[in-house]
Amino acid sequence: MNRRWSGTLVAAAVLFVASAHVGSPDTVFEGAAGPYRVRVIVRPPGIVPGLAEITVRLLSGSGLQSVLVLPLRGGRPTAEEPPPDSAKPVPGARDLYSAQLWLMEGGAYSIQVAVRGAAGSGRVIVPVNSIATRRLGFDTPLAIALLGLGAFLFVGAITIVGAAVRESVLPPGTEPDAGRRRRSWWIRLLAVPLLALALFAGKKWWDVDDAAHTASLYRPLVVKTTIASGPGHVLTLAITDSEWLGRQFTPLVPDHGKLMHLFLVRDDLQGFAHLHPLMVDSSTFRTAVPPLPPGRYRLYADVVHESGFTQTLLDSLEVPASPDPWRALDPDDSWWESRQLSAVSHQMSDGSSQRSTASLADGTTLTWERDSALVAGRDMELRFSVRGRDGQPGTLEPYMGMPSHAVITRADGAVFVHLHPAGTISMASQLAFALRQPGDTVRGVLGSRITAAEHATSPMAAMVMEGGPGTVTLPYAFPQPGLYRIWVQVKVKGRVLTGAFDARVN
Ligand SMILES: [Cu+2]
Repeated sequence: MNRRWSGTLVAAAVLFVASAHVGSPDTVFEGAAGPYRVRVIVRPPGIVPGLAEITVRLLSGSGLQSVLVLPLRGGRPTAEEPPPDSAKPVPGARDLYSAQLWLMEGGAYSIQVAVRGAAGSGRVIVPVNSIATRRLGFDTPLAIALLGLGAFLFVGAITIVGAAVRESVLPPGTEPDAGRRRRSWWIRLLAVPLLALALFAGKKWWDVDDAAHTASLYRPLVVKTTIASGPGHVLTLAITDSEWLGRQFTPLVPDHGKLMHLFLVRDDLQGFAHLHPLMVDSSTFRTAVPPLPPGRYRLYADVVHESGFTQTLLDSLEVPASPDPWRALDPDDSWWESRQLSAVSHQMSDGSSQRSTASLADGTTLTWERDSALVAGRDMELRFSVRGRDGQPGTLEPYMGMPSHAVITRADGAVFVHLHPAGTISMASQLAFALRQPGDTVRGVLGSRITAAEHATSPMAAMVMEGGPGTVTLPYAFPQPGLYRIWVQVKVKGRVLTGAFDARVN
């Protein structure tokens, strides 16, 4: 492996991004499919084409008779589409169904999940990205075994050639004469370089294929971010990627009303901001940085394309101390710093039932009700309850159309995910599939329909109040063990409140 390739591979390994999230490749969706409440998890293969795993868990309702799943490139089936697959009950698990799905091309897919049972039938669309994110390596024992087998085949082939020349045309039992033996030696000597040449060509083919795969590995659009040191601390994010500038992507569409959700997370997790930059031109965004504690920050910017494809653009930057008062450019911008709040709960014992409470800026408390230990790979519900100063359940107002927004990051930054009560999916991506029509060939047409639909839907209609008043539930499956921080944002009395929680995942 030459240096260029090893460099690329290291970069790919370090930046294990998975589309709209970082290091959290699974898509989790929770919502109503007709009379049933379901949690759908799609585990992408990480290669294209590849086989995705899908599980459908029935959360409420009973008497399911069939669960059909179908991956579609567009929003609705066309004549060429194969029939849907039937998800089978998972042995030993109640109300859990699973199936495998081929994702043949790269890009955005909608997984159509149709459930039918005694109570009726329902359907949900789960948008997923089909992208190549990994390159499988050889482990040493496998490499040694394959090398051994290859050497055996090489020697075997030479032996066969020699034997064929020496005695293949002789009647059984006849000894080959000296001339045949000599010829057999010469042919074997000739066969060695020929076979070696074939091996060499094979290696070349392998390398070309490998390079093509490595080049096709997903990486988010390249961006450049700067903070102007003048008044107001303006952050400018420019998409400098040639594929974006060359219009190889569909335009961006707003996701819960914003073209971009930009998050700043200080390296030591002591500062956090959730901002919505304004688009200055087709590749430049601008926002005012809140008075965050200065330091090195990781930047994550979530965007959704008209195709339904979602991405998280990545960068890291130095945020200087801000002497000026902050004037937010977007009313939904919010930020948090650790000393602003008295308690970041540090209850990390592995007890089966525990609570951690964060007191928020206006005296409201946010309590994480944990009823089980956190285990990587297991899907669960993060449940938070909001109480006012008086101890009564708080009244949650929709914050950008949703009861709550949450960001989960592993302390080392290897995992970043932006989460809602509906899971890790992007609402705009789901809308892009639901509203797509066969005639949508002009860029921007579908996008304007999505914008209109986002304005039209009553925010409260999208509210999922499963756990009762003042409670938000967020479905998630932690991808890897480690130390995590969770920021949960709710809106109470017109004010966006942010609480932070720590968690150890085993
Ligand atoms: Cu959000």
